[in-house]
Amino acid sequence: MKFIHAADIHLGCQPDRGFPWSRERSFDILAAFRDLILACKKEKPDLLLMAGDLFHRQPSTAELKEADALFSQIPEIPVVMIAGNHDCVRPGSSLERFSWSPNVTFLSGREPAVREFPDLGTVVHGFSYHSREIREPLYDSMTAPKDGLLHILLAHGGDEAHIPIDREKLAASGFSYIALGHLHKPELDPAHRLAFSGSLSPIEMSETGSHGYVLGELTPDGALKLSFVPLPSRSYIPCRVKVTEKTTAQSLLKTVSRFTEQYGASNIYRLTLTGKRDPGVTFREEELQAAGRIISFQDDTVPFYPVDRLLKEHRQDLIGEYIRAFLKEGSEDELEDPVRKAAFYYGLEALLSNFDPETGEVK
Ligand SMILES: [Mn+2]
Repeated sequence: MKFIHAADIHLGCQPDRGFPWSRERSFDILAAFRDLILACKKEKPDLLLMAGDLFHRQPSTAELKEADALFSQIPEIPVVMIAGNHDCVRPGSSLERFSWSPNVTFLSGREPAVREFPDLGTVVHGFSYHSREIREPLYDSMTAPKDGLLHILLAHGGDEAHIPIDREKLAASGFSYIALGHLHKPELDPAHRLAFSGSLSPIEMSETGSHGYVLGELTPDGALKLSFVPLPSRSYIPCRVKVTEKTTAQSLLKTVSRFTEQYGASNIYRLTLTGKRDPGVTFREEELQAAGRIISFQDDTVPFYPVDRLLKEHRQDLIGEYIRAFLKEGSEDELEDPVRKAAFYYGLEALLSNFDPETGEVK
């Protein structure tokens, strides 16, 4: 029995709000859903398991129709799904009333329910969220009957406010496979017979790395094979650049441009600068946007000062005394505490810019 397991598509989400490429990103999410349906056409799994948060928020009837239209393109593949915390079933909502295509089973109740597939010798268990949070570890006490059939649990959660899970208990529950949603980082854990498929495509900048779905196979005796299939989607990529005292705003722009060209102009970058910069140079996020889609910018650089030389030149004055007060051994490596480090450079900069070489005094 072959299955595809996906979760957390978050249709209707608009990532990177406020950035010029944000609108495109909402199309990316729909494109990933289309790619999943294409993968089903190609792989022809016996089941498509959807482990919650198909929608980012309460879906409108139009959004429900759009999702259902995609499922209806694979009429021969049964789809079983549950609602997660984001698309939890509200009384009287469009989601509660919607009637899905014949191949789709929505386990919409708050109590565990099953859908049996006699041809596949398989039973899928699951229930839906009816509130944004469920703090009870409801899955830990669920067990699969020992009836010779394959039992799959469709589940959503895994953190404190969303059905915390105990992997050992799940592993001992008798389920042949537990298809999890909610955590957006994919993780296969065949030893505990479970997997988080992760979000189908990344929906915010913390979701770096590959995204996609789980392709799995269960033999009638319960042997489980799992693999992760990444989808070609736009990624969030960390870009760390180490500057030197020779780096200028222009040369940095070139370096970052080369990086974004190499890793793809359509991807989105989280830029962090480290190293020592010329004290007279500032790196501005607005200027670096010309290098590509920079969603975050962190400047951890410190100004470069030739401390050895300064100590020699200013042996007799306030500047030398100031440096010695911070650096007992005369090395910047002593500045471990970031606040102390920042204080040292701010102070040094202020002293140097007010130093009068004529008189050897600080004005
Ligand atoms: Mn969720």
